[in-house]
Amino acid sequence: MTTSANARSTDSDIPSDPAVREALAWTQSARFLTTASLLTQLPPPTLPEVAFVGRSNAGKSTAINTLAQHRRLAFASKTPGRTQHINLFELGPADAPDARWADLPGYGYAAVARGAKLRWQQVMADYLAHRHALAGIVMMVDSRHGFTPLDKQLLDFVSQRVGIGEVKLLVLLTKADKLSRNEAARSLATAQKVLGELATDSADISVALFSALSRQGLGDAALVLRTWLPKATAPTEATSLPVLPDAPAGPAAPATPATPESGESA
Ligand SMILES: Nc1nc2c(ncn2[C@@H]2O[C@H](COP(=O)(O)OP(=O)(O)OP(=O)(O)O)[C@@H](O)[C@H]2O)c(=O)[nH]1
Ligand SMILES: [Mg+2]
Repeated sequence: MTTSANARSTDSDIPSDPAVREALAWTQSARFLTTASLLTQLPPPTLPEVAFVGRSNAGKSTAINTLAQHRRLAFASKTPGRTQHINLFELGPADAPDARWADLPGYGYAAVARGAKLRWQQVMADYLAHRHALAGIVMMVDSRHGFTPLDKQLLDFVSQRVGIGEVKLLVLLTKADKLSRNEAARSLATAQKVLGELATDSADISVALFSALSRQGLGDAALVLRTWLPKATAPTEATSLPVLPDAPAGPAAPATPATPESGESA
């Protein structure tokens, strides 16, 4: 597993690392493609897709806007449950797109009618389990709350595809601007423990603190997403993120027991 110390990424200064600059230029190429409420409405799976998932209000749409440097590409809102369809974005040169992002509706929003909730959960489950194009998942978790039981259910659900390396995983601990330095360190350590349970030889799992407000973690997130591309021109070992000593990718790495310390109340 890789983790981000977020040492470099503070404000909106231009990153000095050319790999980060290149990755950000690529994420900024994101543009709206289409919207779908059923899997059958999605375009043919001709490009690698990355799904942005997480609890409602965790900051998925905002993270997409921040990566794309676009205020309203994905619709972010104070009203939970705002994203109600799969919104697809395309990246890369206009005449040769190389990836797609999917902004998925959030889960865990109590006010969504039960029928709609079940229907949506089924669509999301089918998408995550069966979409051939799915190459990666960016899971947004509010850094103040850590993984909630629903987040852990989702991790469980994708653990098989992540474990065999078919789907990569990046966890962004969002709204890090709301935490003190100590709280942020604790949030990161707790997330690492939970994710340690998913570590296998083949799994590609990263975690970083992220803030749309301060842009903390932006360069790291862009770099991870860029290096997920099968034919990325960016150097594949470009991440300057240190390898976690406590999450070895070695064979039969013992699962680290999950002992979340932070409260899990929403
Ligand atoms: N302080 C702070 N607020 C944030 C950050 N990211 C998102 N928010 C706020 O959190 C709220 C929810 O953000 P969204 O991006 O709409 O969340 P979402 O996960 O897309 O929500 P759904 O579409 O309901 O699933 C908005 O009011 C955002 O402004 C952040 O990094 N820092
Ligand atoms: Mg949204």
